[in-house]
Amino acid sequence: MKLQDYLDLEERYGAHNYKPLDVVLHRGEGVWVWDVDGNRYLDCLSAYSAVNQGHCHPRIVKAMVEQASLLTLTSRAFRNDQLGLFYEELCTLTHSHKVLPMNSGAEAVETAIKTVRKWGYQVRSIPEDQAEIIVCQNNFHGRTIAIVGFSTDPGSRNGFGPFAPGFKIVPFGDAEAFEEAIGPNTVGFLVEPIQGEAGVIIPPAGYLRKVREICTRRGITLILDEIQTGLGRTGKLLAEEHEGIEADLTLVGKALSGGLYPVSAVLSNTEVMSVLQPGEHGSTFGGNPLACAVARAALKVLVEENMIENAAAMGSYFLERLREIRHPMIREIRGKGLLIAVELLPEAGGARRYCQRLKDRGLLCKETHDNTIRFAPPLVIDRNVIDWAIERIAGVFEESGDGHGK
Ligand code: IF1
Repeated sequence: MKLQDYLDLEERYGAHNYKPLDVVLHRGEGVWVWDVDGNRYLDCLSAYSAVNQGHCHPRIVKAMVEQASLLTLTSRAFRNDQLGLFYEELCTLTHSHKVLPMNSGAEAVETAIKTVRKWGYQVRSIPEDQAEIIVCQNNFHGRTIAIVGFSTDPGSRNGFGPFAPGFKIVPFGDAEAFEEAIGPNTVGFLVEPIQGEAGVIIPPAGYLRKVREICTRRGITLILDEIQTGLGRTGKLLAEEHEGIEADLTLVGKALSGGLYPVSAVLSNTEVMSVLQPGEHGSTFGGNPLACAVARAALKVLVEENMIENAAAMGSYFLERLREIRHPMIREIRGKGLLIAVELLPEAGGARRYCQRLKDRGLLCKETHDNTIRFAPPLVIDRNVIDWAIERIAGVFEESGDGHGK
């Protein structure tokens, strides 16, 4: 089949809920992917930070193949020999007391919302059906009805109402505004340590420490959505570590499986998670032996192969090199670890065209909203590959001239 044949099939049979670049990928290994014609690309998206460990990491693939030949799914009506070990290894690594395994990130977010609401009714004696959770403007926490109901992005929420009540929206990065929004029925604050989809928005230093102190003082659960920022992406195991705090609930997903399988989890202290009784929550695939075996291997390689430290070192290097590119159309270059964004001025004509040109030079990345290019390669990237990438990124800016969209 030719490239166009693949595009035609997707056009004919697929829902048009995405607008992907016209590259049809066939194989991935480490930081590289190859298309159906054998062209090689550097993956600078990592499937939105799900492939932190690099594509098809051999040790994770081995664990998956072995478990897939043994036992894949039993339902939680019975136990399996991977679940307890997964629990222990994940809780030990993240200093958590309890874990509830799910599949997608959105399911972990929904699980946290249900859990803290129930905690509010049982522990804080909030009146039934009155629990309130505070979230931030420009949040991204998934695509379920409850979650898009508190999105401030029209593209995510328009046309999908009616929505779930019980959410209040405050500006991101403003601890005072957060405290002012707290009411008698507030049970939780759900926030990303760095807003990924909003364009790698890093809050002011100290914001998360202030929010942690406010939540402790006011008896509110701090829920950190680390589904994108977690598991090494920002140069720490969890982004909360940059501020030296611990959330009450931490959500992880994506790279929890190294991109080989949908695995997510809600990490919690005992008090909050203990409000859930048998039969009150779950999912068919949540905590299945295949997911657990894959996640155990994904966490093992992340730590044993020093990917977290590498993300910190290579992130600094990538930022330093990017900042050497002087171009009138670059408004700001920002990032933490290997979660990096280059924001363009509106006059640049939109980030998408830069992503198209970068694709033509062998580098795959994704624009977020109109004017920001996100660079988030697998955490196994090295200096030589970064130099290779910088050459091409600089070349695209040079060819775009003084940036009047030419
Ligand atoms: C898509 C965005 C990123 C997330 C955070 C929860 C979830 C995500 C911080 C839900 C998922 C994915 C969803 C994916 C594209 C990607 C994305 F552009 F949508 F916003 F990364 F920024 N919390 N993000 O980033 O996890 O249910 O998807 O497993 O919807 O196209 P999920």
